[in-house]
Amino acid sequence: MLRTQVAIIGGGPAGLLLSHMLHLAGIDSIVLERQSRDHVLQRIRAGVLESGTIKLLRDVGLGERMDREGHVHDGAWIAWEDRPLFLIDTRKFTGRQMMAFGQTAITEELYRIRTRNGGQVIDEAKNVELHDIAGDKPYVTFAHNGVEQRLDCGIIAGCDGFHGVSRRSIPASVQRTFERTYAFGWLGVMSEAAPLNEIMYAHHSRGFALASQRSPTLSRYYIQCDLGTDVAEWPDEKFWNELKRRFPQDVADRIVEGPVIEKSIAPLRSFVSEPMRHGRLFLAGDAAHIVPPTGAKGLNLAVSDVFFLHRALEAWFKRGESRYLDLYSDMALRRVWSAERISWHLTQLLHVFPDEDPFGRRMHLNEFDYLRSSNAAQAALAEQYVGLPFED
Ligand code: FAS
Ligand code: PHB
Repeated sequence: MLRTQVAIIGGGPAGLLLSHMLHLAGIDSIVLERQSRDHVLQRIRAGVLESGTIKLLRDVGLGERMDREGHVHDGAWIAWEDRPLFLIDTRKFTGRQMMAFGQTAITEELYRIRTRNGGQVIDEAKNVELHDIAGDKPYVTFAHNGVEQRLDCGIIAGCDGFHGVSRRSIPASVQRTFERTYAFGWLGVMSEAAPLNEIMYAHHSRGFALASQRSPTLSRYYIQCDLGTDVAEWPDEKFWNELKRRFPQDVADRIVEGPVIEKSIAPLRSFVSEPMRHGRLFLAGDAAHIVPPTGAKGLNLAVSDVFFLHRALEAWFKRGESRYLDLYSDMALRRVWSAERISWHLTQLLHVFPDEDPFGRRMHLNEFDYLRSSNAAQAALAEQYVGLPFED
């Protein structure tokens, strides 16, 4: 039998960051990850960090590569068809900036620092099951290299994403779920070519598009696509042509078409499961919530959940104080719902909804024109886009 203070289910950014931050607090954890390390590190996910995430990564010793390879931004641009370019100017209205730095690189850094610090991350842990989460002696069973194992612990952190086992271990009688699905997805491309200098969203009658980046030689682009689209329908040349049609000509002329090294379709979903705690089980990250990527909030929410949870666990294990544990779910959910709302709002504003009538399209156009004309509206959007503060 294995024993630890905190059993962490899932070795994505939430699980690995929690394990690292608990280590810094002198609290022992073991991470159980279903996939191989290579599989986890091959995922292409988030790319833009809120100011709170940037600060936290620096504070916990994970800022060196981010500051070396990341690209700081004063906000993000919106290219609206037949309108001048508009900057969500987070620096002007909040004094804070964003950072373009890929989730994959963050996960690589987390694996590196956990290995350096002797962290226990068990890859390819199969058939994970949670037990006695409502009691005071929870434990986890799993299979590793064909051997059934048991991990006794004080706390279980469910960091196993949307399709994980943790959320499903909470009795339906105490669970409330909220969901909105969208009639389109994002076709994403990673290209070995210099990106635009800016992070730029585009609203066009043909559909939404986004130009982003991972490094000075790696570009990340997305176009809105119909649900059920097959990637095979989008050869590179067709993608590049459509992407450029959705940006103003002077922007499209700056887009460099490089070799495409990854192409995939991500569905868009808004989802929240309440509460984020049941007994000794605490959910963090995508295990508890999903946001459409329009607001670049998914990874950043995982970070703020982990900040709240690590603070609660440190108070409990080190000082026997349960206040932050008892407050965890409500506190995390306040920030989750703020991110859900702004992500939903930006998705509504920037995408073309197939069933929208001409009145609805005029509403969106007027909202964008109002945003461009109002400092108050721009300040409100900027503070939400750069990331609301973490509650004390
Ligand atoms: P993750 O899903 O990253 O990690 C969960 C881990 O748990 C995985 O490694 C999984 O293998 C493991 N696991 C699952 N079930 C398990 C089990 N039963 N036992 C053990 N381990 C188990 N966010 C943005 O901000 N911008 C984006 O552009 C963006 N694009 C995305 C594209 C896709 C296709 C997806 C799915 C998400 C995207 N996101 C984006 C959101 C994404 O970045 C998440 O917010 C982020 O990965 C959250 O991290 P975790 O909560 O650690 O969950
Ligand atoms: C990305 O770089 O992948 C990215 C940037 C901004 C978003 C979503 C994704 O809103």
